[in-house]
Amino acid sequence: MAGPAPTAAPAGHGTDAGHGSHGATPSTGAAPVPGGLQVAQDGYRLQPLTGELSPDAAQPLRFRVLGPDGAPVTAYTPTHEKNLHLIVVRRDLAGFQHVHPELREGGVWEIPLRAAAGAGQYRMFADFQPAGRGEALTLGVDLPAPGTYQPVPLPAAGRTATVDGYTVTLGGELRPGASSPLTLTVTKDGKPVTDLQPYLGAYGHLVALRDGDLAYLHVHPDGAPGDGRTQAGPQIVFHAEVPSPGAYRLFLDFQHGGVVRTAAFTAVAGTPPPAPPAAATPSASPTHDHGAH
Ligand SMILES: [Cu+2]
Repeated sequence: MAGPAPTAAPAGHGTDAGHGSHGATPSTGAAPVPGGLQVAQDGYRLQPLTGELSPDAAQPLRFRVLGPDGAPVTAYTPTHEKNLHLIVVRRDLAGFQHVHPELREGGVWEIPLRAAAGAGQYRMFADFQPAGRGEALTLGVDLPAPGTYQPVPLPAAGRTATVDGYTVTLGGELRPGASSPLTLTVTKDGKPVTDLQPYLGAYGHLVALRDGDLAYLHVHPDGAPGDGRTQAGPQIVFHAEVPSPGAYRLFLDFQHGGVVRTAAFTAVAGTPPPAPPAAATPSASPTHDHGAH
């Protein structure tokens, strides 16, 4: 599956400009592997120290990053004002969280966390830049939350999302294999929000995950607070790079009134893959009365 353009650089949301392929694996002639699909890359390994998540209450989640020498990484270069960005989401793309753990003794990261969507298999992504390394890296690992898993179907593609009384509208198109601008417009009670607050050095942070394998894709904001041209809403502009046609789940974090909120969208890039044959789709309720007997 050769991407149409070798310039796609899916990776962490770490550094802004100047790095062509951070987090992705370059290889000759082929499109780079998206970030977040591997537990180990370039000698670094993401090692959970907590065996499972609790769907009931926040429990300490601990992990560390091991370096090429096998020792825990203790020195990081901040990206977007943080040494490490942690994304946790259930494998059906429900219960998204973007949080920032504390770095403890011995390179151990820790944060209290609940499996927000309830029981099921979760994916955690660590997006970070080890000190001395020129580019950021996103590693991923699965963690279970024990209990009865009730999967949620991927929400239909849509242009609007609501959260806590805010409506966010998605403008633009995802284009496979190319960077494409996305404009997210925030309104509240029908009025444009023009006093968004900077959060981690931007008016919004966008994470894109590919439906099917949760590849973690590079999205970076266009402009920054205080650069003399970037307005504090209602529009937030990003450049997204997705590697293939199909569905993606987009998660926008934005801050207003001192609270960070997340608006989520499903967006489809290019011509989606053909739907599976009907027989492969489990029917919602068995029918007993069709046809002759
Ligand atoms: Cu972050």
